[in-house]
Amino acid sequence: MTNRRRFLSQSVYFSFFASLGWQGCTEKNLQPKSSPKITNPHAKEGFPIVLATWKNIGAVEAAAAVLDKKGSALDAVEAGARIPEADPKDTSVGYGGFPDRDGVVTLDACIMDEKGNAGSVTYVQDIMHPVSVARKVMELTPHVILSGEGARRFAIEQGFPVENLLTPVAEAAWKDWLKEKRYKPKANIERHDTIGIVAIDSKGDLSGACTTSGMAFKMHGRVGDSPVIGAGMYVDNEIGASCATGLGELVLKTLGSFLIVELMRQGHSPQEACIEAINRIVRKNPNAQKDQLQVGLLALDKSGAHGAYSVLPGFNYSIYQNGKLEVFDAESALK
Ligand code: SD4
Repeated sequence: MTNRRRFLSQSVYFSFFASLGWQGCTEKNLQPKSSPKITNPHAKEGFPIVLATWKNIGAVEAAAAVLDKKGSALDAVEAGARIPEADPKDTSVGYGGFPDRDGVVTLDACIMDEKGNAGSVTYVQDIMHPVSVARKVMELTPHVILSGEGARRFAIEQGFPVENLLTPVAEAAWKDWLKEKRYKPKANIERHDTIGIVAIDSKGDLSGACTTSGMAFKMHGRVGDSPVIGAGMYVDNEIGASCATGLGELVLKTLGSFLIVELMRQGHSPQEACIEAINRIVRKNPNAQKDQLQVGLLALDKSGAHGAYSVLPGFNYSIYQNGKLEVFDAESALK
């Protein structure tokens, strides 16, 4: 019985490593291990840290302001995500987000704390701050995800105002799109500012959030990767955190953020983990370049090291560390 159990657990580990595409797994690798403690004697010097997709300066500043006052990573990522949600100029998040192909703005968001608690809302309408609703789902309900009308009703019960999120600019863009009705998401061309944001506070605790209006002019009812725990964002306080942006369908099919955290658990650096997760997408999508399929991934480990990688050039990210906010272009698998 014990042997059978050991065999089964080894088979699970073997399939996991095999699925990572790693060659030459040794017997040693197959043994279940407890999570390694990542130690870096200089780590705390870099804390607190905020890492976010794209040039989301205002969001990172808002998150950093919370952390600099010794606030929690959870409060920081929520405060950060709320900035693009309220910005009408940001056409891929919250208020001002481009609608679906029926002209309806539908929002997706999630949040996760250092204890592994998670909350999410999908396909929610008329509520400007889905990230805060996701936090309420996490803190006040026995559930992880509320969707559509149920999420909207819950938000209203919690005192969130009902607002028209379709700005004149977004409506005009939709009417323009209706002339041709061509649904073909293009990398880095629509203004991609979907925010995935992860942070470490001064105590060394990690949290993350992700919020978006999804792909512009998507099918009505479509939900992307952003609100799916493990796809658009994932946090494991023992190991690190990860978040994603780009074509959500590709992230969903590889559970990009969870994969990255698990790769880091196996000892890979955040950069190596991002590269492997992106390469997985590239291997499965030989037409990625021709079809301009973009995904960008970020990783932050418990020691404060980070990684970033994308399928195509053009993905950038913002980081606040050692009191300094910088924006970097990520390396990409395809040139
Ligand atoms: C989605 N991943 O709904 C989101 C879109 C995105 O920058 O990240 N845009 O597929």
